[in-house]
Amino acid sequence: MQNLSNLESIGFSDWFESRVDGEMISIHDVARVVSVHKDSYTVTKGGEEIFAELSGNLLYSTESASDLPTTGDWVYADFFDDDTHAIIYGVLPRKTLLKRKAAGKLVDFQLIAANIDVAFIIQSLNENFNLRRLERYLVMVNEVGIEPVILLSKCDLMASEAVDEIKQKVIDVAPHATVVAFSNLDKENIGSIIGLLKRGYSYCLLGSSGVGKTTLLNSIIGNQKFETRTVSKVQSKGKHTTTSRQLVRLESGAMIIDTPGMRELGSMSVDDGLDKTFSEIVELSHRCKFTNCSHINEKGCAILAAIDAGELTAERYQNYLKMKKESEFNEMSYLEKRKRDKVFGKMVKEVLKNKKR
Ligand SMILES: Nc1nc2c(ncn2[C@@H]2O[C@H](COP(=O)(O)OP(=O)(O)OP(=O)(O)O)[C@@H](O)[C@H]2O)c(=O)[nH]1
Ligand SMILES: [Mg+2]
Ligand SMILES: [Zn+2]
Repeated sequence: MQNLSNLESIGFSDWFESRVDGEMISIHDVARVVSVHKDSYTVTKGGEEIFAELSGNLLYSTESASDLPTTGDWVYADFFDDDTHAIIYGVLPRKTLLKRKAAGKLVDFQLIAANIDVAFIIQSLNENFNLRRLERYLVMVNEVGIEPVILLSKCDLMASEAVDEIKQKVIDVAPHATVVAFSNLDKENIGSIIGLLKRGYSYCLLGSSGVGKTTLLNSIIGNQKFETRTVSKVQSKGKHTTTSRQLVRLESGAMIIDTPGMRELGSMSVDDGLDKTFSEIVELSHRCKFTNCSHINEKGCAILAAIDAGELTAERYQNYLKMKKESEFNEMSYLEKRKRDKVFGKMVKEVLKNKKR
């Protein structure tokens, strides 16, 4: 049987070991998914990256896209021909899972990455900076239990006083997160970001297109391995430079996933993420005079009082309400769809039954 402690250097921990399926582990190895391609994967057991495919059984027994492996997943696999290719038989339970709504569709999801410990949420100080968008990223990351770290990029394009001012605003909306302003052009800045990376931990880079995610990854690894946006591409608006996801192993023993810039962050419902991101609003709501306070015009509403007193900005509160509504809507449409799918499933079964007769 495989010695699982060999996997610690690529992020395996007690959390996963205690969730290993006894039967699966007695016949298969455990490996980590490095990248996902159209019909194949690459996986690693700590050494080389190995070509892998899904077993027919896994492929055909899968009911939803969330059951298939994604970048960062731990999988059960068999290895052949001197570890040059592998077949994947199953996915281990996930510690965290980042997903987003598939573009255009109401309730379908695209998996972004699994088993990420820390998300670097990047906004560029000069053009992309937006507190409300930052709150959206925080909700998405908090919802799935990933620790957020906020990086403000391109600080070389601004006076340091202006940088400090923005940084303070960020600290105000995310008092528990680490906040770092940096420039990809400054070696010292990059050094301090490298200093945040812990051995055996998995990180991801999140943020809008063009904020400098891939440039940061290249700065961290110390060469221009991955493609970044060039001046000529700046015109082709709406095009993402990074289109694939890959788990990159760093010298420090940390792992990092670059992601394409995301426009839609929707999730099914983000109650926990909202409560964590806007904890002071939840806290305030407990202090309203009426327990059924709608926080719109009631006397003795602690939220309205805090806005009046300048302790809570109206913009932040409105953003909270907006996301709460969206979350409720997504939850509802998800339940609706499940109901429809069930009815449809029944119909199909009926038809098949009648055919047999
Ligand atoms: N002035 C300045 N420019 C930067 C900095 N970091 C990145 N850039 C530039 O910003 C542009 C976009 O950088 P990318 O790294 O490709 O952005 P990205 O976030 O990976 O974008 P997508 O892959 O499309 O999501 C490039 O032209 C970079 O040279 C920085 O710290 N300062
Ligand atoms: Mg990129
Ligand atoms: Zn109230």
